[in-house]
Amino acid sequence: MSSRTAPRRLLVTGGCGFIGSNYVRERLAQAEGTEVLVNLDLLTYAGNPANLADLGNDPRLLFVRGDIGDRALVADLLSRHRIDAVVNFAAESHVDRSIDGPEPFVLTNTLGAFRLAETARAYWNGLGTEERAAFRFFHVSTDEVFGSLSPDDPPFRETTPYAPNSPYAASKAASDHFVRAAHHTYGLPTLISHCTNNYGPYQFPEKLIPLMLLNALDGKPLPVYGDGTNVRDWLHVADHCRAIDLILAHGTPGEVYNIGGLNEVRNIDLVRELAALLDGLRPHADGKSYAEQIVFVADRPGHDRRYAIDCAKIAAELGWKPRETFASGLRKTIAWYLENRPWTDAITQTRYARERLGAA
Ligand code: NAD
Ligand code: TDX
Repeated sequence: MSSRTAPRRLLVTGGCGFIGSNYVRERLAQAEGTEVLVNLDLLTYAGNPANLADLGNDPRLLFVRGDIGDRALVADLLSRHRIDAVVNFAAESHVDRSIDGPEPFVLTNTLGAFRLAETARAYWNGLGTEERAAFRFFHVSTDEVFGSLSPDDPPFRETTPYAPNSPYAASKAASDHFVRAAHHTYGLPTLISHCTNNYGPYQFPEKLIPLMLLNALDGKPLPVYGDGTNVRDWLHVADHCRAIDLILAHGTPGEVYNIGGLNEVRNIDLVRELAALLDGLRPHADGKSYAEQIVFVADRPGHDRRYAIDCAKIAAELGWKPRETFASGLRKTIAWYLENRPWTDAITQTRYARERLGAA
């Protein structure tokens, strides 16, 4: 592991989203190391300033509403705050929405990320020798760029060929290629990570775990796509954020790192487990199990069968492994949602949520 000084002046994009807000909180909670953290977020339907409300008084945190593709804005932020690392979380992140309408995914995930990298490159070009060497452009990608695994296939490695299947995955894959090219062609010190399905606090309730939790509590159906045997690997967001910081501090520019939770679970088993945990924590007055709310619905078009990540590289090179087991992480996550109903209520009462989530 290198002993370079970790970045201290960060531009974090998408910091009002699920993973970004967890990252901002973890990063600022570190006793030392962060002088400035500029959070650039467009506040799409998924961006929620309430995710960071508890950090409002931290003088190191600056929020700017804007688009990662806005070159003038990004250039100004980079130079004004003497940024030494960009961490790009900003994205359209929901696969179902990419199937309904792919264009916003191309605009933000591909064109936006490309422009962000280009603007960072122009800024980096103008830095002095030491600053150029220390600068990092971290691009948060996904395991979905590798496509779909059969039950007996080995997990995705960093060298697995790309085979994106959804418009979302295709838009992320394209941005990965541009980031890779920025390193290969121009020497921009880039880092790319591929992680599996994150879960934890502040996740927008269109994604599987919070959607099922809130539907269960509201007495609504729990819609399992297809036969429910699709497999996802679940990574607690705190473990993901820790991995990002390790890569940022000690990763090798131009390299790619896989991050996985080592928790492969079939969707139907996950939803049954969640129902059983809720039966214990919030039993229905009539004694019925939440599992009775499970319904099998039409499958997602092009639904990837299985994701799994081989994270031997980050374990060997940076000493990272997930700390959270799925049992402990799921319990904590359920507890967080039960304790934070005002946060979820504020989302489910928006017009967006009424349309998409079927909220009353
Ligand atoms: P999210 O949808 O919760 O948050 C995305 C954030 O980006 C929001 O705050 C939104 O307002 C902001 N944003 C969107 N377009 C923007 C733009 N053009 N300019 C600036 N800000 C913009 O997403 P998430 O789940 O936190 O995912 C974060 C990143 O991690 C994404 O790049 C996603 O592809 C990747 N990822 C997520 C998961 C997961 O399980 N959630 C897994 C693998 C990879
Ligand atoms: O209502 C549902 N019913 C259901 O069965 C929903 C919303 C999902 N599912 C299934 C589809 C998937 O097999 O659950 C699984 C997880 O679905 P999502 O939460 O939509 O996540 P996924 O499609 O796997 O993608 C996620 O992980 C990779 C993130 O949304 C992406 O941003 C990330 O890159």
